[in-house]
Amino acid sequence: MRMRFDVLTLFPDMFSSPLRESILGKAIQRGLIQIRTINIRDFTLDKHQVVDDAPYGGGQGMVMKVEPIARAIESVKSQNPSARIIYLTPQGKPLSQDLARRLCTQPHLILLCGRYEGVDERVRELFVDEEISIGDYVLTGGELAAMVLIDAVSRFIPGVLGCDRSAEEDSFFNSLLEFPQYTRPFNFRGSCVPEVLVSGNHSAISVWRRKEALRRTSLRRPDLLAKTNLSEEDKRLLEEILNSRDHC
Ligand code: 4GX
Repeated sequence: MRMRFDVLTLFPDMFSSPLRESILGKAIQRGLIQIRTINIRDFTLDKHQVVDDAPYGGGQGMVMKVEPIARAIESVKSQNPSARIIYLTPQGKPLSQDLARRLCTQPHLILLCGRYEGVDERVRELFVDEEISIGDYVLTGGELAAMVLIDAVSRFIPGVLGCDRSAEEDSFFNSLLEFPQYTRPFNFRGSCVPEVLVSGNHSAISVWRRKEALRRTSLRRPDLLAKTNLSEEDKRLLEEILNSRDHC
């Protein structure tokens, strides 16, 4: 299952390094994912390659013009008419682990990155299949949001994380935050690794990790805990956490 991302942007250079390092870089090399950038400016027809204009009705800022975006989309779509077009915007559906998992089943996504005050509404009306937001804050453009989406979706493609690791095992899959991790040295400036982790007692380690995951989630993300199916053992551990002084 190979997945292709075509990114429509005014700043294609932004994509060169972040997606080509480390895990995604390897996934590209191994042919598991393909990421192509398309410069919207290349699809202008005028001498000055104008991509934006003042908003009708007046007001601050500039709006991205519909024609260059339409031509860029039609150029990509002519190679693959079934590709889905996603527009990154704070007004979109919030990106979540569930949404990322759903998107990884699409063989070809076209990601449209807006700058300035966004795109002419007719781009959305005529071309966009889905609008997605990476969170309730305002970026300077959709490029970083597109990279976040590519990263989160790519982790679900079999082989991207390596054979002994699956995205399904990660934190959000079981809707608890991760337990704390330690590596050597055992003692760093007087701060030591919890004894249980060096005990060699694997069942005690599992219980400790589950309890710390529950503790973290109850403290930091009670909203997630409320959605989790808790076992009887989980409920007992939570009771212990709430009844002890170390609930901090
Ligand atoms: N999650 N941005 C889009 C342009 C824009 C301006 C106004 C529509 C209306 C973002 C986010 C995000 C910044 C991308 C503004 N589009 N994208 N851009 N948060 O902040 O996805």
